[in-house]
This record gives sequence, C-alpha cells and structure tokens, in this order.
Amino acid sequence: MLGSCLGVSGQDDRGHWEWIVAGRVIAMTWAIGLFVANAAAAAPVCAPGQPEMPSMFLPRSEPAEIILEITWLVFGICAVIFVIMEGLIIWAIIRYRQRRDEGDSGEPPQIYGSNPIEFAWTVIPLLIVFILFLVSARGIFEIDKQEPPPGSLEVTVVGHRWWWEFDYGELGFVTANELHLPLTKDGEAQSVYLTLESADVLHSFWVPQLAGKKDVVPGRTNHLWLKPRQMGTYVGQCAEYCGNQHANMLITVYVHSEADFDRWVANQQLDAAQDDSVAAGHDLFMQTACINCHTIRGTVADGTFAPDLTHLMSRSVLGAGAAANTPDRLREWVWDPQNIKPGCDMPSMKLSRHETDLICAYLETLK
Ligand code: HEC
Ligand SMILES: [Cu+2]
Repeated sequence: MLGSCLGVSGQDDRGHWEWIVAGRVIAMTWAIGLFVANAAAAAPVCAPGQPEMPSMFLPRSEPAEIILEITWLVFGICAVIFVIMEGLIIWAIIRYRQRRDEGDSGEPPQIYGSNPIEFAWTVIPLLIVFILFLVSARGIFEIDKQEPPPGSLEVTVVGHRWWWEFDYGELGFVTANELHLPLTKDGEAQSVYLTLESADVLHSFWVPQLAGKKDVVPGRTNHLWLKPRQMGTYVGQCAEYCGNQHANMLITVYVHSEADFDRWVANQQLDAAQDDSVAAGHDLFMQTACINCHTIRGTVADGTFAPDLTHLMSRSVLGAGAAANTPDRLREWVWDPQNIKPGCDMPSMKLSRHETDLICAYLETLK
C-alpha cells in the first residue's frame, strides 16, 4: 500500500526500492554525522595558553551551559523522532515493495478515519512541543536577567564601527576590545552583568563559550549575563553585519584569578604614565588632532570617539584584532591605519616618519 504512495509500484520502477532505501540511509547518516562532527570539532586542540575554539559545545560560563543543555535535549528528542520515522519509512519501503510474482494489482486498499491513530499523532507531537516550550522558557528565564544579580560586576559595552568600548563604570576606567573579568570575588563565583549599547549601527556581542548572542541596538539598552566557570582566554566577535570592517571587530575575554584581576584593575585605574624621555612624542600627540578622538587620562586628550589609549600597551591587539600590538604594527597603524583596517574611522594623520616614531615611542610608555 505504502509502496504505491512512494511511486514504486509501476512495472518500470520495479527494483527501485533498493535505491530509495540506500538514499534514505545515506541522508540519515549524513545528517547525524554533520551534527556529531560539529560537536567533536569543538574538542580542544590548541596549545596551552591559546584560546580554545570558540564553540558553543565548549561552554565555560553558566548561561552557555544552560544553552548547551537545551541544545542537547532538543537534539536528543529530534534524533529519536528521526530514527523512528526513518526506520518506519524504510521498513514500509521494503515490506510493501512490489514483488516479481505480483502483477500490477492496481490501487491498494484505501483506509480512512482511524480515531486511535489520529489521536496519537495529534497528542504525541503536542506533548513534545509542550515539553520543548517549557524547557526553553525555563532556560530563557534563567539566562535573561532584567536586573543585575546581587554582587555582579557591571560593565557597559558600547559597540562602535568597528571596535568595542568597555566602560567599567564604578571602577573608574574605560578600555577597548579586551574584556577582563575575575573568576571569583571573595572566593565566590563572580557574576558579570553587561549593559549593551551602540554608538552607531546594529552590532551583536557574541562570545560563544560564555553566553548566547545578544544584539547591540542603537537607541536601546540590552543586557547580557555571564558567570564564568573557568579561567582562560575566550574569543568572540561582532555577529551582526555592521559595515565593511565588521570582520575585524573581534572580542577577547580574559577570565583571571581574583588576584590577577585586582592587579589589572589597579593598573587601569592609574592615570597615564608620564615619562620625560618621551616628552617630544607626548607634546606632539597633544598638539595633534589625536586628542579630539582619543582619551589619555591625566592629559588634555579627552576625545571619546575612539578607543581610550591610557593603557594602550596593556592590550594585545590594535584595531579590535586587525593587528597584533607590536612596535612595528603600532608604527604602521599610526602612520596609516587605512593600510591595516581599510575604511576604519581613523584617518591617516599624514605624519612624517620621524613624527610617527616620536608618537609611537610615547604610546609605548602607556603600559
Ligand atoms: C577622527 C578621529 C581619530 C583621530 C584624529 C585619531 N584617531 Fe586613532 N583611532 C580612531 C578610531 C575610530 C580608532 C579605532 C579604529 C578601529 O578599531 O576600527 C582608532 C584607533 C587608534 C589606535 C588603536 C587603539 C586600539 O586599542 O585598537 C591607536 C594606537 C590610535 N588610534 C592612535 C592615534 C594617534 C597616535 C592619533 C594622532 C596621530 C590618532 N589615533 C588620531 C580615531 C581617531
Ligand atoms: Cu559587526
């Protein structure tokens, strides 16, 4: 009966059922394989100290764990349904195939209206959807905190084209592109509450190992809750296309021990270093338009359009991951950032090579 529905009853199609079964089995193996391979690819293969693969299958923070649990549950339920359904289809194809000794016996008997069957295939899916709904709702409720959990570290994240500003609010300093967090506070796991804002267009803050993706929307304030479980370096990126340098809008999150974090904070809170040996570069910087865009705390430079440079040397990258923060790359950047990050919002300042060297010598003291 089912054989005819699947179009394998005609004389010419005799024998085609083997192909259909083979096709089904290949499709099934492929679908399951794809998912499992994805999960397996997340296995850490990096050198020590290097960030792990930024995979949602390697959660290192409570909300990311909750999301992965829901993922596995949904996958498990779908996998069971998939295997049962495919099994029944393959069984039907084989069981009801047209055999050689049977002629074309015309249309198979048609059966209408079986209440128990109708009932079963209405109620079972309803139950499954209901369970999935409840589990997802509970997960969303746990993750989506409207108020900072008590004792949270609060940081305001501002998405700019094409870099991230991290404002540590009460702690009294602002930094860029690299978010530093403590694993614990007074021995207890530290919860982190991010307030997400945009300075221009839509962006999206996404560090897959720490939390789900959250859009950063102009004119609107969103929140994201993190609770890291393990020290380490976690990478992420802007996940909403925001213009030509969107791909160079990376995020690095460092989760430190409490003592290391406190040391980092104490350094960030200091005003910029003053070193007379680089006075020429300092003066040149302060006389150039650099100060309209950049802040260096403790100097006249108080621009807020661009990354705060007070402790530039405490960061490992320039231009939100466009280049490593090495002396050579820094010179290239200050000489003409458009070579490194074409289209970015810092123009070439048309300095001479000598002026570039002087300014960079000064910037290199901003530890
Ligand atoms: C018109 C505003 C503007 C001016 C003027 C300007 N910059 Fe920038 N600068 C930016 C912006 C915007 C960025 C971030 C670009 C990005 O990552 O997309 C930036 C990034 C940088 C960075 C990298 C910071 C980081 O953490 O990634 C350095 C270093 C820097 N500028 C130095 C300078 C110096 C030195 C001058 C003066 C010679 C200067 N800038 C003048 C806007 C400006
Ligand atoms: Cu983007």
